[in-house]
Amino acid sequence: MKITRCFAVTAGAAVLSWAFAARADAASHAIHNPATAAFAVDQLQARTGLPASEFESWKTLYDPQVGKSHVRLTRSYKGLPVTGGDVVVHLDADGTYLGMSGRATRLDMDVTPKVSADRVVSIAAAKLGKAGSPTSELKIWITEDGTAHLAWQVVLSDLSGSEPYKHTYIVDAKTGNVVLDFDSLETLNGTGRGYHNGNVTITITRSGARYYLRDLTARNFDTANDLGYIFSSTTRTFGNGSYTTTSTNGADVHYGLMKTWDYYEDTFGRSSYDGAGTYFPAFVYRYGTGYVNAYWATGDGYLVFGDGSIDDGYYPLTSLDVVGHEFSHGVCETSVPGGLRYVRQSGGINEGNSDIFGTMVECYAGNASDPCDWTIGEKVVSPYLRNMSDPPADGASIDNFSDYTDGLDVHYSSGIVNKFFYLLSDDAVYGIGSDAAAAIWYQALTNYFVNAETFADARTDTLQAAQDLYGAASAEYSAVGDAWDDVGLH
Ligand SMILES: [Ca+2]
Ligand SMILES: [Ca+2]
Ligand SMILES: [Zn+2]
Repeated sequence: MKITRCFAVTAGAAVLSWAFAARADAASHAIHNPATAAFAVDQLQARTGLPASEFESWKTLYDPQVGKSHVRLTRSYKGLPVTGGDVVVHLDADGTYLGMSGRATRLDMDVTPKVSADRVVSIAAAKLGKAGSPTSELKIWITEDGTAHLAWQVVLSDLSGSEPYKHTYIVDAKTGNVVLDFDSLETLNGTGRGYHNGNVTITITRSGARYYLRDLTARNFDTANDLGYIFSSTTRTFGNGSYTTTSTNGADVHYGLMKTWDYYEDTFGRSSYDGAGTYFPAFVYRYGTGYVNAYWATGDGYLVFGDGSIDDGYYPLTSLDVVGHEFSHGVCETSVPGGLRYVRQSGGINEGNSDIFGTMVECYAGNASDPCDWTIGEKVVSPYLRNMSDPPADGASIDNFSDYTDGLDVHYSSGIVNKFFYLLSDDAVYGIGSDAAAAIWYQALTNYFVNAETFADARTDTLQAAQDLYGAASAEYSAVGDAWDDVGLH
């Protein structure tokens, strides 16, 4: 290595030769050079009066673009780590001192705590309302304004349950006052390798060394297995594209719920199922359970998705339209007292409501692996569970009120609503497009529908909703009447 230059600093001369030797073949990667760090510490002591003995080299970065070195130093005091006491000393290409970043707080304190570790753990646990597995560490804590505290850092965490948490408290060890507290879980992007949705970006949470299917920043839900454990991974990737891997199905549900949440929030300003941002969990059956169902737990605010039964031709019930369908039962339940009563006509309207928004979510997602269509569950079973454009094609659903009887299963009488919505959106003569149709339906659901809604009520209410949004003289208003006419409701 070629030493380009040596220079002396003060009497005693800390020599910087090694810094430039290192620089001679430096890339932009970090280097660690004791001589550079020693020079930086001397500079720090000379300029701030802080004792060099409190500082230790952590990492030195040479930036060849601008020809500067940045020497990072950590600090300790009487054997305790000083958090927030880190300093960066900046040097130019010649090794000349340029400046420093950090807080030059002078420390002069007794480091014997007056409040015990046990006591601060109980103070923190009382504030959080739970303790989990507590840890505590005595340290010096420097705040943003440079104030130093002898403090206990208490971490309360439980990462094993259905609602993992990790919360940090900084408690002054002299007074017992909480200096600061913060949630230590971190939200970031991960990759879902789904079966239905392909490779997708999902929002996950890191806590410690593990990542979780939790989405708590812009949204508020998590995805767990049927034992209640939130899916977790040592990497940011969940699933492997195979439906026999349960985390694959978890990734599909997690992604589907992200898109469902965003559809309602972007389209209607509705946050979570109830419009109040309320947290909910989703549970995904372990593969091999053979559970061919998915549901919204009415009154309890959670979702369940079955793994299907391949012997019977059912793949996991975790596709976008199914996720959007189940979530929309929660929307319905919190829009109408008791929801749309799940029997007879109101039950068919309830199911139709979920098929409408399940399809809207599928279209909103724009996922290449699951194109937007008028069928429900086409990814789950061949050819589909239901067909909104032609309900009777499934062999059981109806598409005209003249075929309705009170004993008909709500998943079959929903065909009246499904066909109505399909025609309102896409009829070649009067169709207004699915976005306008969904706006009218949502307006009716949230403002006019009642618990014992009938199909005739729904006609009246959707006309009123169209009038609210577009006026009684609008094409949208007359299209609503035309579409109901075409399913036998005049
Ligand atoms: Ca599709
Ligand atoms: Ca579909
Ligand atoms: Zn349903």
